[in-house]
Amino acid sequence: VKASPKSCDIFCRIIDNYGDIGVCWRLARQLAHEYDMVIRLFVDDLTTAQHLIPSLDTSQIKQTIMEVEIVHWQAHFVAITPADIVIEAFACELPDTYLQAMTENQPVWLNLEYLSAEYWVNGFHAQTSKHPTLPLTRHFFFPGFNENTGGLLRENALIEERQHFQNSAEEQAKFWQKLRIPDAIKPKDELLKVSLFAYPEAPVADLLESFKNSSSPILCLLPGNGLINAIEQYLGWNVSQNSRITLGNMTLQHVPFLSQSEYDQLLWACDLNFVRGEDSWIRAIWAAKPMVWQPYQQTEQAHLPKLNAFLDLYTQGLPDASKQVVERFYRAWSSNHLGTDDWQKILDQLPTIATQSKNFSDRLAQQTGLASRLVSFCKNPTYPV
Ligand code: TRH
Repeated sequence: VKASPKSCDIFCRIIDNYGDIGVCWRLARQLAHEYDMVIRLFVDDLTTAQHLIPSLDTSQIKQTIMEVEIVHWQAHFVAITPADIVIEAFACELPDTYLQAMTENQPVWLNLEYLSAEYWVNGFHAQTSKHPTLPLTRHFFFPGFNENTGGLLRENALIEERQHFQNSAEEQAKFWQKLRIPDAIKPKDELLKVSLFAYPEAPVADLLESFKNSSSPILCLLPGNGLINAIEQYLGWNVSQNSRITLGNMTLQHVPFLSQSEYDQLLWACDLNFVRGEDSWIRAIWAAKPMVWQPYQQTEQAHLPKLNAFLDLYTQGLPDASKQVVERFYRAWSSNHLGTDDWQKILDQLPTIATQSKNFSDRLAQQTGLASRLVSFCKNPTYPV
């Protein structure tokens, strides 16, 4: 067993969207705050990273924010001494000079993989592979939903903070005031609040049409700009920052891209959350509210087994009627066409789905989180976690 690791280098290459940096930035902060580790986060694209780290100065090669040293990862990589743990996020390929330096101090080298609820993850988590030419071993660290995987990212105080927020009308009122949407404080039977974060290929027009014709009033909150084109095309409405429009029973409200902690609060405060990719997916689980997850679309429909594996977990134990409604809605949302009554059916089942989502979240929150498993693994990488 090794001594507790004191430092960690995280390498993050931003492929597209915000998930890669979203996960890395969250993990970096957690290891710094909760494990007192010295963290360097190497990021190749500071402009995209700035969405998630608003105070980031994109002209700086190095800067420290929230106890994390953020380093602009450029093509020419000057050799440095590697930290005790090296995290290569999502197989982003470490610089050659850095790999060479790793042969000297032999850190624990982890490849942090993408999250999936699929069964095969249990067998692949914590497997190793030897570097083809250098004396180095890489460990594959798979996040996941059970004890045989690397777990889910969750800050130690998160559930307590969420419970406090969800039990406090005052905190919620303050939050909506800050977003300049004071009427959102209304109870859900008067105004159902839905947050909508999805890939543009989602059937957004079908959904908004259903909201418009919904049997009760809906406030649909649209954080960020990813869906604006789809919405403008459908509604012919020019979406400007913080603007809103009411059509039938739907009020559509634009919200600027929020900080990660404000986005958490949005998820906590809404009655249903549409999320996507990886990090918002996990955050919606911790919100303990009904959710619709859209996986990142892959070629040859490779995202569909991922979707089904999650659905199996999320709907486990639900009465058949609700289970079918949830499954149908998820599959329709991810195959880009909603039926006319799909939304109304979800609405009818919402109380049951809400109880299910709360229990699902509570059950998962009883497991240890990813950061804790990662640190234990690094102390003893020869044994499964
Ligand atoms: O942006 P994404 O689609 O990221 C995806 C996934 O990670 C996917 O698996 C990967 O292959 C692809 O990137 C490259 O969705 P995700 O993972 O939910 O990341 C969004 C991040 O943005 C998350 O950390 C939450 C954060 N966020 C905010 O902080 N504020 C906001 O207002 C919103 C809407 C999101």
